[in-house]
Formats: sequence, structure tokens, C-alpha cells
Amino acid sequence: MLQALIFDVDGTLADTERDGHRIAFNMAFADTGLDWHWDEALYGELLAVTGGKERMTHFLKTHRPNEWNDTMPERIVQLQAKKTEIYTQLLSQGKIPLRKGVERLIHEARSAGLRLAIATTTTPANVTALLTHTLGAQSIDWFEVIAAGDIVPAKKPAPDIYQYALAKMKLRASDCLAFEDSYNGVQSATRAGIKTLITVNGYTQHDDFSPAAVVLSDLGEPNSPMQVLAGQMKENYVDVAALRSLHARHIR
Ligand code: XBP
Ligand code: MG
Repeated sequence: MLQALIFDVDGTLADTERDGHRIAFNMAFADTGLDWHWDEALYGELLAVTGGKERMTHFLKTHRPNEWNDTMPERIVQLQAKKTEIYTQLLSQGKIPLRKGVERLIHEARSAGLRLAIATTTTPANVTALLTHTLGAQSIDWFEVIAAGDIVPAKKPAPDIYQYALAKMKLRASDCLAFEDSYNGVQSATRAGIKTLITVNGYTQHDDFSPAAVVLSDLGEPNSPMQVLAGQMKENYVDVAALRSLHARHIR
């Protein structure tokens, strides 16, 4: 029986990467006097690595190997803190709205008594800032668990963050559905045993989503139908009834 919805954040709740995180990284680099600049194409390549600190390390080792030295790990931690300060500022200016259907589905799920959680590789402060500036500060309490960032040893595509959320909620994977946007995300949720609904975005539309239960353009709205890109869903938008029937079809 479907009991809980577990949401990824970046790319799923909101399209945060191109115009949010990427801009914040570049501003942090400039403020620190670094000549690093992640344009849209390069950032799309770097998104293969989840976690900002891991992403900066990957960038250095693959694009600026001669700049790597043993002070870098600490400098990257400081850069990440600076970037998070800038990113949460961007969110406070209302620059990044929730994706289509997200607010509606969250309210419907709460009214239907479904339990809610978040499983993300982003920094916890980024999650509370996004929720506060889109749904209001009280919405933080709507999610029983906000599993985020360094709370687990291995980030997505490892299953750790979803396993952490399931353990905290004392739920079986088969009681839940996960909402994701990327290859790393569907791998993480699937390895934790959770059936996954994908909503694609500009950066992830060509990812391999083969383990997903269904791949959609977005969650849709009554007056703005979604497109089903893979899998079966006869409804025009994702509501609780659609999720219950998807869950029943996929949970043996
Ligand atoms: C997306 C990520 C994060 C963000 C940047 O997380 O991989 O690293 O790109 O945030 P998810 P940080 O899709 O799991 O929500 O700089 O805080 O890592
Ligand atoms: Mg994501």
C-alpha cells in the first residue's frame, strides 16, 4: 500500500541547476579570485558528479590538474560554504520557482494522509531555503525526513540517502514512490528498492532512465497536461489517485 512519497530536490522540486547552483558556483569562484567559470555546457558535463564539493574536486582533477595541491580540499570546503551563502540568497529573491504540479501534488498528498520525505545530495541549508521561499517556512515540517548532503557517506547514485530516509521513517521501500530527475537519482532510488517516477529537465532529458516506473515531462496540471515519455500513465497530470495506481501496477 502506498504510504510515502520521497522527493529529490534539484531538478525535481525545482529547476535549480542552470540558473541557480551554476550561477552561485561562478559567483563564489569570482569572489574568491579564481578564474574558474562553469558555462552551461561544462556544468552539464560536471553534473555527472553529485555534491558540490565532489563536483569541484572532479573539475579540478579533470580540467585543472596542475592547480591541485594538498590545500585544495580545505579550500573547496570554504568555496562550498561561500557558494551556499550565495545560492540561498538567490533563492530568497524568489528566482527559482517550484516546477509545474509540485505544489499542487504536495498539498494533495498531505490531504490524502501520505507521508512526505526528501532525499537529496544538496546541502541541507539549500533545501530549507527552497522550501521557505516557495511554500513558506512551515512547509519544512511537512517532510518527516529531510535527508540531505553529507548526512550519508556516499552520495547518489549510491542508495545511501534513500536508505537513510527509509530507516528514519521505518518504512519498506515497497511502501514508497520516489520522484527524481536524473540518472544518478533513479540509480540511487532503484538501488534502495524504491519504484521511481521521473520528471526530466533540460540537463537530464537524455539520461538513461531504464529502471524508472514512468518518465514524464513534468507532473502536469489539470489545465496543462504532462507528456508521458516512457512507461504507462493514462492520466493527464499526476495526482494521488494516479500515484496509487502506478504504485499498485509496479509493486509485486
Ligand atoms: C543535486 C546535486 C547537488 C547540487 C549542488 O542534488 O547534485 O550537488 O547540484 O548542491 P539532488 P550542493 O538532485 O540530489 O537534489 O552544492 O549543495 O551539493
Ligand atoms: Mg536531482
